[in-house]
Amino acid sequence: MNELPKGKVFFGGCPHDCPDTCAMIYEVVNDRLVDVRGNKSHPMTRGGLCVKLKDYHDHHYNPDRVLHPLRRTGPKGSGAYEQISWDEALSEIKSRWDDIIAKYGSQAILPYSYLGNEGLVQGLTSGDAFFNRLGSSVCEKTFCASGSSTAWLLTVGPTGGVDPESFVHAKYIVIWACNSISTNLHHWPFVLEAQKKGAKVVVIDAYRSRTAKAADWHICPKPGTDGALAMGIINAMIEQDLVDQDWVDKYTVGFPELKDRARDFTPEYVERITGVSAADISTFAREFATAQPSVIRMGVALERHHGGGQTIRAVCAIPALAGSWRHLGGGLLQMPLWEFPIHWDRVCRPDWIKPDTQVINNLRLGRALTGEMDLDTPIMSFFCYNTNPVSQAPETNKIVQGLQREDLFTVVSEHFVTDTAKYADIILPATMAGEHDDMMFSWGHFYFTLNQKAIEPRGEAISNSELFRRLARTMGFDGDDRLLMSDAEQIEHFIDWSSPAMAGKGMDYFREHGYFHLAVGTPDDRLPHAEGNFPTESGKVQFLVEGAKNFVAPPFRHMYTGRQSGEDVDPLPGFVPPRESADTAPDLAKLYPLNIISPKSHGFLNSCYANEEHKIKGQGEQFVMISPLDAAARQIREGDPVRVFNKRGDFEGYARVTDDVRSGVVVATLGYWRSLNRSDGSVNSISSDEHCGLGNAPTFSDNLVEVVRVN
Ligand SMILES: Nc1nc2c(c(=O)[nH]1)N[C@H]1C(S)=C(S)[C@@H](COP(=O)(O)OP(=O)(O)OC[C@H]3O[C@@H](n4cnc5c(=O)[nH]c(N)nc54)[C@H](O)[C@@H]3O)O[C@H]1N2
Ligand SMILES: Nc1nc2c(c(=O)[nH]1)N[C@H]1C(S)=C(S)[C@@H](COP(=O)(O)OP(=O)(O)OC[C@H]3O[C@@H](n4cnc5c(=O)[nH]c(N)nc54)[C@H](O)[C@@H]3O)O[C@H]1N2
Ligand code: SF4
Ligand SMILES: [Mo]
Repeated sequence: MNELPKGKVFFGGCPHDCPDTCAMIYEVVNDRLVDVRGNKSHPMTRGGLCVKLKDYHDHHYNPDRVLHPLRRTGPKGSGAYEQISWDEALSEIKSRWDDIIAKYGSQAILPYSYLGNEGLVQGLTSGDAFFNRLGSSVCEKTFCASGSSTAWLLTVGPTGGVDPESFVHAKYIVIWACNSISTNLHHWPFVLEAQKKGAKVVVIDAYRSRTAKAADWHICPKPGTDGALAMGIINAMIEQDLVDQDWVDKYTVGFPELKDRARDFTPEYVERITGVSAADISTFAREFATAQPSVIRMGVALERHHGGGQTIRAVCAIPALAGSWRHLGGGLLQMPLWEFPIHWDRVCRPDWIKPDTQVINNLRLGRALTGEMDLDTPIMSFFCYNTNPVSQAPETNKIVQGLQREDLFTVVSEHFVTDTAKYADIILPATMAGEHDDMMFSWGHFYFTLNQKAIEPRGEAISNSELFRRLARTMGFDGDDRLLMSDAEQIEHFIDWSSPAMAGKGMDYFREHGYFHLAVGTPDDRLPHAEGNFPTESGKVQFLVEGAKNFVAPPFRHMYTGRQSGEDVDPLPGFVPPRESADTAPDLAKLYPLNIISPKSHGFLNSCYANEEHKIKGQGEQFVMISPLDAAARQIREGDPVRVFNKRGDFEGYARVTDDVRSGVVVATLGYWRSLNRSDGSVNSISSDEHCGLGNAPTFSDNLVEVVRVN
């Protein structure tokens, strides 16, 4: 360890759903967590945490934390609770579940989780084995990166792509629909280092984000039109004879067919769809192909419209055509997650899922709870942990309506009484990262990071893993070793320690060093696909995929059910227009003419920290960015309170009149709690629960709204 400690120090790993997965140092004095800082020796963390986590130790001591099991005493949503014991909480859960199972069957119980905690032991999948053993409904969890992953697996297979640290070697860096300075902060220094050495940094974003402002060139397509832009770039590369034909011939499948598909996407045609000039499209194609190594960092936001998956397939074709993979630092970065040697089947136990178990997608929670979804077994109990759907999932008015059902038995495990937890019958207190053990994988770099328990949990809080051990015993599954494994046993059992990626390392190594860069090449020599070697069926980049069906990739679905089914997939990448736009839904656009995007807030981590006054102060209250033209047409001035609405709902915020957004687009960032906003609403009051074409991903960037001034 590189710090001179005042107290006792432990290794930490940031628990959040953030690509940076920072390596942290916990410092403890007199059993109190007094400091949490970035680990200086870690090549990406470099000693710094982001603005969200800079006082993470204090977060553990927030006076609003839920510290004991609570039972509801007032109407649902009132927030009135009494403290009960763990024994009472568990026996109430058992008796309510026993009744529900007797009457409706075990599938009437819906587990619901996401990446509030990202760890291997405490994260997304920490309850899967328990719920599969219980025989509950299966929740398909496609909040994030599922559309991108389906497209990625179809095109290049489960490769981690370019090491984010290898970006220092690039000469042309494209950050596409990713606001790195807010959402991937620890990648930014590598981009800047390359820039200092002469690289050009291009940001493709639907508005002038912080990152777009810091780029050499901001390309600003209309939201949801990136598929057309990518096809236009492909067209321009082919027409300008910029294709690395030798690489394409050796290592890709379907170039003639792609060429045919791209023919119609002339720069002029694409300009009309995207709002990006034909000249810019040509310039980009030329620069990307010739300034090698060229690399694209794809943001999750690329998937967030109806044509998201197809867009990502098209973007994946660009570095292949340019021959970028030949060069150190050239190619694509999506998620390094694919390289982590994890036995997901041991984590989740999909073999315990009974055939024909009903699967409910987490974006359709409102439909499932209100009975709008055609289900074989109605949902009578909702068990929620690691997620806050009333803030984060689409069509939240419908979710609230469902959660108000008197006959629904709701249990929420949480740190705070969130907008979701306040509808629970039972709230269970959960630990924060300093209070439990875990091992963090990452979707933004190649390091496994150890998180050590530094302090005893506050109050009666327990970790998710302990929660599911207690529930297993309560439900009579105590004969099952897997369900009762300790955290240390789980880490041993879940990681494939014999994989070459672990290079013979074991827990001793982690206890000494805290983190480990997978042995998949170093940032200075990783050239995964210079000579093809893509983990696809053909071993090549697959522009053309025949006979494929839509599927949800692991770790979002496949491993839960083993089933991969769905609609036919277009054999080629292409442009699928947004569902809600003036072109595709002209009648709707007459009522709701503005396209809203709802990216991440700089100062919150999804909805975490959005209940802390000093964090809201730093981030600013819910705002709505609108162009001067659109504002003037609505008599809206800077700072005016405004209402944003469509047929699904509404929310209020304060107008920011700015050239950073183009006319026709408004931006309101995500994470604000509806209960703390001006009106009882948030950006997800207006978002749609329709899926993107691939991977059942969300369509948060594909929503039309109107904005009016309120008094
Ligand atoms: N500060 C902060 N960091 C976070 C998070 C957070 O809540 N706050 N959340 C974490 C999570 S869960 C995730 S998934 C990542 C996501 O990280 P990002 O992928 O960066 O996600 P966003 O900020 O939602 O969107 C990135 C950019 O895409 C743009 N965008 C939206 N729609 C379109 C479009 O159709 N076309 C184009 N070209 N651009 C578009 C937005 O304007 C935004 O600037 O961030 C993680 N890091
Ligand atoms: N409009 C719009 N909506 C979006 C997005 C968008 O861009 N626009 N982005 C989507 C994306 S990318 C994502 S990833 C989702 C994220 O959505 P969520 O995963 O729901 O994100 P959070 O708001 O962080 O909620 C996590 C909750 O888990 C709790 N928690 C944290 N750690 C633990 C723990 O160890 N145990 C338990 N029991 N609870 C814990 C936290 O207190 C918090 O309330 O949101 C999606 N929603
Ligand atoms: S939220 Fe992201 S950037 Fe901030 S400390 Fe955690 S991993 Fe690092
Ligand atoms: Mo996410």
